[in-house]
Amino acid sequence: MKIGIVCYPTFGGSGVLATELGIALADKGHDVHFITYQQPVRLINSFRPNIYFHEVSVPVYPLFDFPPYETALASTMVSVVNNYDLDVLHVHYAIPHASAAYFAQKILEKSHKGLPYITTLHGTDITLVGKDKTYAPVVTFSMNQSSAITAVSHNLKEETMSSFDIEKDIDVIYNFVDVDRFQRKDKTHFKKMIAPNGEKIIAHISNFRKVKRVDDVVKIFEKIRKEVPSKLLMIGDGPERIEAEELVKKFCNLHTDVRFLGKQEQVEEIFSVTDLFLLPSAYESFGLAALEAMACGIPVISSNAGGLPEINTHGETGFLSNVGDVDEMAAFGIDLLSNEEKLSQFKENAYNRAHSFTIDKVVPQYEALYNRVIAEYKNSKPS
Ligand code: GMT
Repeated sequence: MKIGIVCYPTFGGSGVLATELGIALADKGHDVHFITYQQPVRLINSFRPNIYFHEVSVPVYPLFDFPPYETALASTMVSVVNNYDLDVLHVHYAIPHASAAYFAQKILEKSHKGLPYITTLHGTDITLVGKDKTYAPVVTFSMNQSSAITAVSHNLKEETMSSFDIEKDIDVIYNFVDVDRFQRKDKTHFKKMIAPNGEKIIAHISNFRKVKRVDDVVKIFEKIRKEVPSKLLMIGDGPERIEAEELVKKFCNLHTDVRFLGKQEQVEEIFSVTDLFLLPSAYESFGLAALEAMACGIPVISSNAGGLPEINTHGETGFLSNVGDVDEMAAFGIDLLSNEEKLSQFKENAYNRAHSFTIDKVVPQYEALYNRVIAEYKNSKPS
């Protein structure tokens, strides 16, 4: 198949998932065309002859206070479909990708080159941004016009059904992890650098937005560290980073045990030395970072919000607490990190659980969906 993938090319979970999906599809022999405003981060160093990258550029003009990205994106989709005869467009994150795809589809139908498009919902496109009245009518319409809508968890499906007037069924296709990449490797030298006295290593990865509650990460760590010698690695960057750094400074001597590493590409290297992953978010449609950590045998202490209970099993692969309950999350962390036998059992459980979300289990579901919508679209086309 010839598949066009539209996504945000940055470190965000939706872009990561879309890129990993494209790579996996290319490895199965499909031609994959990424249509984005810059090369997706996970595509760097992943050259394959059947992966194409088409950059969407938005010309600047003094009249434009707000450069019309959506128009440029729709036009680029039209050119790519025309030049490469794509069979299907798959857009990740509804805004503004679904409406741009709809627009491209209508233009292409004029010259009998129309094709179906699939919208995959990832979370904030529905739970935060999409619900906003400024966007809701366009988001609702362009979702309903999609040949298929998918959501990355049952929770996100329910959220979408309850917040929008959706006229078709939503397919739930879980996110997946590349277990060849996300596996524990021997990084003893790295572990010694971070934790020279055998301290436990705790990690958090996110885009440091409000929804991630990074201040809770620091508060949980502060409590754990009082009981268990440990180090905290904070990976990623975003608007809440400075406040989290200030909070670290406020706690006495905490700064010696916390490192803010910024955005990192080779997170699996860090996961190779990590004992516990923290994700206390106010909402997570899925929590891809937690799944990648689990694939490296790391138990997760998370909130019980959104789709997290669909991935992290309480008392088995980690623990789940109510949003903001830092005391309970810290108590779970102390219990786990101070009991070696329990910790290694949880590590094994996390590893096994992550292996139910692998490429070979999930990617065929997308392929089946592509085949279905291509056939349905062909049958529905006016002759
Ligand atoms: O908030 C993020 O982590 C970024 C955001 C995105 O769209 O890039 O992530 C969302 O999609 C990920 C991939 O499906 C999910 O794993 C995240 O849980 C989801 N984030 C939220 O729902 C807050």
